[in-house]
Amino acid sequence: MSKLPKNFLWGGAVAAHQLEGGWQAGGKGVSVADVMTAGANGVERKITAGVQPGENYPNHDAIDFYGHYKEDVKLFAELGLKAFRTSIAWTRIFPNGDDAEPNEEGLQFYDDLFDELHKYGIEPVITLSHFEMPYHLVTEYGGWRSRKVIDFFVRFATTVFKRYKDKVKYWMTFNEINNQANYEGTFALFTNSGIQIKPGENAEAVMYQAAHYETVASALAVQIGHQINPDFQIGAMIAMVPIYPASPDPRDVFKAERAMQTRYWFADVQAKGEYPHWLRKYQENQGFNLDITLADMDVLQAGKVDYIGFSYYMSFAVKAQEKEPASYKYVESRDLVANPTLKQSDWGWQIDPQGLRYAMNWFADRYDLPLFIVENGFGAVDKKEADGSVHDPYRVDYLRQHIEQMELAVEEDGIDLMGYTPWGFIDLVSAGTGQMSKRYGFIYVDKDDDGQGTLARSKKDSFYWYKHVIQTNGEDL
Ligand code: P53
Repeated sequence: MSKLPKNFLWGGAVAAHQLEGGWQAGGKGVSVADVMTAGANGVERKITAGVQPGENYPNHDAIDFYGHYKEDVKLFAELGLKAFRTSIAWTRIFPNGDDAEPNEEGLQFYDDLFDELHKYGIEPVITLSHFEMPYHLVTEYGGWRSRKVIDFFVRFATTVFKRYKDKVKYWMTFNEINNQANYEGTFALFTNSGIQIKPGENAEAVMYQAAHYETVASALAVQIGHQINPDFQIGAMIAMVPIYPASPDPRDVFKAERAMQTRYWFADVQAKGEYPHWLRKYQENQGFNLDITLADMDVLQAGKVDYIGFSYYMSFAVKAQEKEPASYKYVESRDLVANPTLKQSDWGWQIDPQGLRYAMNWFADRYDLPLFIVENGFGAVDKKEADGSVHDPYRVDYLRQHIEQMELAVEEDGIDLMGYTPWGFIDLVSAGTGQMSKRYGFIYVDKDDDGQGTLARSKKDSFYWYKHVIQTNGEDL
């Protein structure tokens, strides 16, 4: 009995800015990740005005994958990976974002990396924009507030599609494009869209405008990519956090429905090529004056994604307010409540393996497209023993329970699943906190939150476990 298809893409996922380092190497420009300081558990990262002396910017050096990629890829091959998901740092290719010509040294780096992967039969899976847009586009254009950024993104996408058309088949456009549904706070709008809200601005309207330009840019990239190589598979990438009603009270149920609509309309636009009716009405009722043209609608329709890539870490629950407005507007920073049936990680992420099966069914019913789980994992503090080993049964438990649910969704529910690439399978810099100590890896990297360490790589217990999972195609967990 084989549960998963033979060509199932067992892999691992990372993002350029979280592991490469080399922030100024090979002509690279400054990205939004380069102006974010280290935070801590419960302490937000600061966004500074450019790179300031005396601050700790963990992404500048990260784990120096830029300098170690050959030995690292060798380890990935030993782990048995069939796929490696990373991103192309936009600033290695277009250091300022609006440059007329690409930077050859940056292009060559990814040529070398992809060659190295293919040497071991590892398929690259590439995100175009993963929280690392050029900082120059922020200071000169206000980030994705500006329609001009569509052209810069399309230039970047076209350049790398052409360059790597015979080396990369699987692509995604914008990482977790829907994080910014939480437009309050500074993190999501800055990492998704290079936007910092100015006094007097309506953050929600700004978000809807930026996200619109991004979906248009994504649809253009999908069209262009398919022209360059019809075999390309170009996906969306959605941060899937299912939102349950806190009770069977119909008001809570409708609140959860509105919350799901608010977090996932991005996928509607990318997969169906059109806006859901509720959202256009809501935008109109709110009086947002958005630049959404009829020509844009044609672009969206002509650039639908081939698959739904998504991350899955946790689920949320919502409760209706005492008095809801007619819109039942969902405000993520206000409306969430703890789910008493679930345990949390040390970072307060509610652990919900069954929610993965729920999410897969939800996506499949809604879009009828293949799915690709491109992130899943457990951030935890690890203890390295004197002999160099790391015993991390908590990580194995988390992953085992999620893979079980993933396999049920395939076997019992008939879901078409392309692959599974657990997040941060080599320790790297946390996106949310900038910590090294929030570790996801099967491969330990010797570096601490202050940037100290030898950068030596070693195998945790989970390394041997995941290797066996891949070897048995998920039969023996
Ligand atoms: P960190 C929030 C909620 C779900 C996923 O996150 C998220 C975030 C942002 O923090 O991000 C994704 O490092 C993202 C990765 C990130 C990973 O999840 O905060 O695509 O870049 O590292 C884990 O623990």
